[in-house]
Amino acid sequence: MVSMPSSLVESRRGLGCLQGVPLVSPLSHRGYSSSSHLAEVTLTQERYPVQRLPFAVVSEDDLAVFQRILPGRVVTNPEELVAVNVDWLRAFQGCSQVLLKPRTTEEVAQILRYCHDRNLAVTPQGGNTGMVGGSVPIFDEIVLSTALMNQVVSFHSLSGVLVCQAGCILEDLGRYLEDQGFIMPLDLGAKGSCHIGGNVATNAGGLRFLRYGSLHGSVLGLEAVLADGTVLNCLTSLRKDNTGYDLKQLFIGSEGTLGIITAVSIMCAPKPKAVNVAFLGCPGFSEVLETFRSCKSMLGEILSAFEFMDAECMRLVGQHLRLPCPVQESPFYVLVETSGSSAEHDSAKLTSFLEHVLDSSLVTDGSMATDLRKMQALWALRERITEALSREGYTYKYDISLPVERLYDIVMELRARLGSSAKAVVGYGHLGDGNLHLNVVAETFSTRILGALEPYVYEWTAGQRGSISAEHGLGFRKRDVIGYSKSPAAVELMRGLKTMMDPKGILNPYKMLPSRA
Ligand code: FAD
Ligand code: 2HG
Ligand code: ZN
Repeated sequence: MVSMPSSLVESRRGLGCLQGVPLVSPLSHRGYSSSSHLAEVTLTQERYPVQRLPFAVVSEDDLAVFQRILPGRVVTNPEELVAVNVDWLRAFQGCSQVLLKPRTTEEVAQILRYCHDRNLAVTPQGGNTGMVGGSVPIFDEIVLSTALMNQVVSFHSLSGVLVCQAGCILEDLGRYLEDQGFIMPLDLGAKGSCHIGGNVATNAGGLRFLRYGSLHGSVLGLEAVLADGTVLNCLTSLRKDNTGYDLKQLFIGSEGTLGIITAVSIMCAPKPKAVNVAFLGCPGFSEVLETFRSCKSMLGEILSAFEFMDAECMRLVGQHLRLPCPVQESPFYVLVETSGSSAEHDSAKLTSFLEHVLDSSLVTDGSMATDLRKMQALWALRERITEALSREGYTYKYDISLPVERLYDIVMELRARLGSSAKAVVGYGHLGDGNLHLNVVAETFSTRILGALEPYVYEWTAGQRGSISAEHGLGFRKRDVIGYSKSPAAVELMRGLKTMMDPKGILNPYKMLPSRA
C-alpha cells in the first residue's frame, strides 16, 4: 500500500494545490529553457472561469491499484509533480497529485479501464511542450505520461516505414533514422523534448510541412487505447487501405480527448543528399512575398522550407540568446532551405535564385550554408524565437493561417492598437504554409491586454477566412473560440463523437471542445 501524501488528503477538503514551488523548465534537460525568470505560475482554476466536473478524487485504494499495475512507476512526490502540472509556457498550472508512467499498451489499457470504472479523469502527456495548455491538468486530473513508452518497434528500409511507441522523442527518432539514411517527415524547435505521440495528438506542423505535408498524410497507422480501456489496433503500415472509415485520422489532432495514442506507424523520407540553407534580409514584407514567389518558380522541387521572421524577433534572439545576426540588419528575414539529390544541381539553382533576388533588390543581403554546423546556426535563429520570447516576459500567442498576402497586416495593426502597453509585438512563422505566429509580449499576464487582443485577433482572422489555430490546436486556451473557424454543425458533430467514444468525458476534460454556455 502506498502512503497517502498529505497534500492529497488536503486536496479532498479544498483542492489544495502546488503553489509557489520553484519550477523546473520541462525542456531544460535538453538545453532549452522556457524562461530565465522563474516567476510563480497562477493556477488555471484561479485565472480562468472554469468549474471542476464531478469526477472522483484519487483515493488511497486507487493508488494501491495503480501501484499493482505499474510497480514503482506511480509518482506522488509533490516536487516531482511540479513539472507535469505546469506547461512549457508557464501559463497554465493544474494540481494533479498523481503521475502514472506506463511502459506498455496493456498497462495503459488497464489504467484506463480502471479510471473509467472509477470515473477518474486523465490527462495524457508527452513532452509537455504544447502551446495551448492541453498537456497539463486543469484541476486534479491524473497525468498519464508516455515518457517510458520509448521503444522503436521496427523500421523497414525499403518502404521507409517506422513503427514505434508513442513516447519516443522526436529528435531520438531522427538520430535513429539518420544512421539508416532516412529522416522524420516532421521537425520542430521542441524536437529535443516532444514525443511522437504528442506530435500526432496535436497534428504538429513544423518546419518540414512545406515539403512532407501533414501528419494526416504521413501517419500510416496508429494504436490507441480508448476511454474504457479498449485497445484499437489500426497500426497498419500500408500506403493504401480503403476499407471503411479511416479511424486513425480521428486521433490525429484530437489532443488526447478521444484516446491515448500508444504507437504509431509513420512514413519517413530518404535523407536528402544535398541540403543548403540561405538566410536573407528583405527590405519590406512585399519583398518577402516576391522572394517566396521567385523561390517557388526558380527552386521548384528542391525547395524544402520557407520561413520568415521580423526585425523584432531578431532583436530578441540577439538579446536573450546571444545569437548574432548573420546578415545586414533588415526589417524582415527569410530562411530558405533546399533539399535534393545532387549538390551541384541544387547549388547551381540556388545561386541563380540568389542572383535574381539580389539583382532585383528583393533581398539586400544573404548568407549561405552547406556545412551542418553553419546550417544549424542559421536554423537556430528561427527555431529559438519561442524561447527568446518567453525570456522577454509573458507571451500572448496566436497561431493563425491566412491568405499569405495578408500575413503581416495583423502584426502592424496590433502594434498600433496596443501602443506602449506591450513590450513587443512580433510576427514570424511558416510563410510557405500561410502560417503566422503572432506573439505579443508584456511584463506579466494582464486581463486588460487580453481584452485588447481577444476577440479582436479572432474576429480579424475569421474576417479573412483564416484559421484561429493553424498548428498548435485548441487545448484549454482556445477551446471556446473554435466557433471562429468551425461551424456550429461541425462542433456538434465533434461533441457527438466525443460522447460516443468517451461517454464519461474522462479523457483530457476541459480541452478542445467548448465549455457549455
Ligand atoms: P504534449 O505537450 O505533452 O501534449 C500535447 C497534447 O497532446 C495534449 O493535449 C496532450 O494531452 C496530448 N497528448 C500527448 N501525448 C498523447 C498521446 N500519446 N495520446 C493522446 N494524446 C496525447 N508545434 C507545431 O505544430 N509546430 C512547430 O513548429 C512547433 N514548434 C515548437 C517549438 C517550441 C520551442 C515549443 C516549446 C513548442 C513547439 N510546438 C510546435 C508545439 C509543440 O511542441 C507541439 O504541439 C508538439 O507536437 C507537442 O508534443 P508533446 O509530446 O510535447 O505533447
Ligand atoms: C514555431 O514555429 C512554433 O516556432 C512555436 O510553432 C510558435 O511560439 C510560437 O508562437
Ligand atoms: Zn510553428
